[in-house]
Amino acid sequence: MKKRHTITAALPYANGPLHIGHLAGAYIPADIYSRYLRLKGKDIVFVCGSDEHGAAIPIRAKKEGVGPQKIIDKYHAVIKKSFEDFGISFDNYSRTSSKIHHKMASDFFNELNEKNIFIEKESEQLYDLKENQFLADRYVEGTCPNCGYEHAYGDQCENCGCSLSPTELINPKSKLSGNKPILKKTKHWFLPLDNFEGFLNKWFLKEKKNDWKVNVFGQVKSWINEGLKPRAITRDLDWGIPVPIKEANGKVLYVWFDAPIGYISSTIEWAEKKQLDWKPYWQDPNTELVHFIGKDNIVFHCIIFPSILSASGKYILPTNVPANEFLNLEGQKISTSKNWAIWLHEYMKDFPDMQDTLRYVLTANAPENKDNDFTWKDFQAKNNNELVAIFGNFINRVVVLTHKYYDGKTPLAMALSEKERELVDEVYSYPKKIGESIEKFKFREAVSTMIDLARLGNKYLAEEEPWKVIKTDQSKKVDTIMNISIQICGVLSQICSPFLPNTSLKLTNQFNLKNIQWDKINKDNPIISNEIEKSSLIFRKIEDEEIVFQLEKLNDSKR
Ligand code: B3M
Ligand code: ZN
Repeated sequence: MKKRHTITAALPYANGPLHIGHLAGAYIPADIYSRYLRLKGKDIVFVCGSDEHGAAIPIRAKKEGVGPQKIIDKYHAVIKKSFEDFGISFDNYSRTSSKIHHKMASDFFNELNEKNIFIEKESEQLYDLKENQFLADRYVEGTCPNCGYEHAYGDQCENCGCSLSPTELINPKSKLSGNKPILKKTKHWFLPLDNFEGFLNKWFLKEKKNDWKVNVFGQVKSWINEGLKPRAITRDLDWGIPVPIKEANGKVLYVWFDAPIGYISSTIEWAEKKQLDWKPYWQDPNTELVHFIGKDNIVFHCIIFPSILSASGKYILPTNVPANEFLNLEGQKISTSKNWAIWLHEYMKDFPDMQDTLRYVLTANAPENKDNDFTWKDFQAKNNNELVAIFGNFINRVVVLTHKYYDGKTPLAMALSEKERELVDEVYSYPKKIGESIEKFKFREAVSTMIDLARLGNKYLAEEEPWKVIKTDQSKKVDTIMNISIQICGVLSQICSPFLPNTSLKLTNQFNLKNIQWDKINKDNPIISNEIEKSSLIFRKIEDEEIVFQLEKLNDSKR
């Protein structure tokens, strides 16, 4: 592991609220990873911010009948608040309309322009005669020449993930007027990705990437092998960061040129607040850079942004890009336009103080290697059968028994038997096991290992039956059983922290424990609490009515 870690999560477009697909794709895994590294005492920065440029914004503005500025102000606030309420532990949440970001993006453009990295070229681009506007990106839809998907955008097909130019679309149609666009000449600045094939071959194909996820590696490899084309990084639009040179008057930077630079701007903003130097986080080779994204963002993070960074020459390149696949909802694709989604701010209203349940379900069911489905029934089952019946139940039994037999004070263990020693060894091996899964970005495996420890605790109690032993002349044995059980609760209180931070806090309070550095959790340093509070249950059961209500709400609100 490197010395320092820069962790980024995809910048959400400030054109709508957050839904569970966003959480499962990028934010929960990024948050687990960041929390874990903090618990290891690592020097990390975890950044994000709102993506406020690109066609996504004016398109939404038109729909709501207001200007783009209103839209970004509104949704930036909504998104930021949802993240805070939900407890995603960003060190900084910025926005790409900030001054510092405009400066950073313009400086990048100027630097690369002065190095003659770009090609300036006049070409024919799609134009909507009725709207008097060039059509790029989300302003135009058509059939993907790569996979045949009929709703590919002008810059990308969200079905196969490939990057496109508007003129490559088959049967393009304006999203503004529905008309067939004409071709009109205009000048743009292009990033000649073909010139970066040598770099990508070396950095990506040779030096990497056996430790990358197969879905990410395979896709990037096939794009590089198929041959890359120059991509325009400027646009004829009136919303975006102005291209900072005179000849480009009236043009703006392509949103995917400026947005990833937003990670750097957000880091700078954070460093300024903390009075730190931001540069090591982006320029010191001893820093690990990890981008958490959804699969539709792979081409931008694995091909285009690394090419831009390498052209500058001063920056480190991503160590890993653990992109997730998509999460569906009740068997259908999550869709903002069809209002087929579970919105985070609504979840928080209906299930206040149940952030950890959603974190748990979305992690246990994460679309890590393939698309996955979220269903309300499964949400209820995972909560009731795993969090409540396994984890919560174990904690509750230990708390109740310790109060019953020892008035809430931990008894001392007697000399351990061979079997007990093995059990204790096993209990303290969990942090390492879970850490290894997290470091490989296998969050499903990690969270299921966490539950296994609670299972182990339940099994131990069921086998030892302290409630029977206490009534025999061997009753002293119960001291040891409860002492070990309390240690299991202690280890659980620590290892659940990256996944279930609120639960961890409740448990450490209830057991009067401190947070222990992840690597220092071992049997020579037993996690024993002297006094355990009675307090209420850590998880609550979800009733059938609540699920029926959610399903009705979802179906009724579908457009
Ligand atoms: N704004 C999110 C999306 O494609 C996009 C990510 C930018 S990350 C630099 O939905
Ligand atoms: Zn496609």
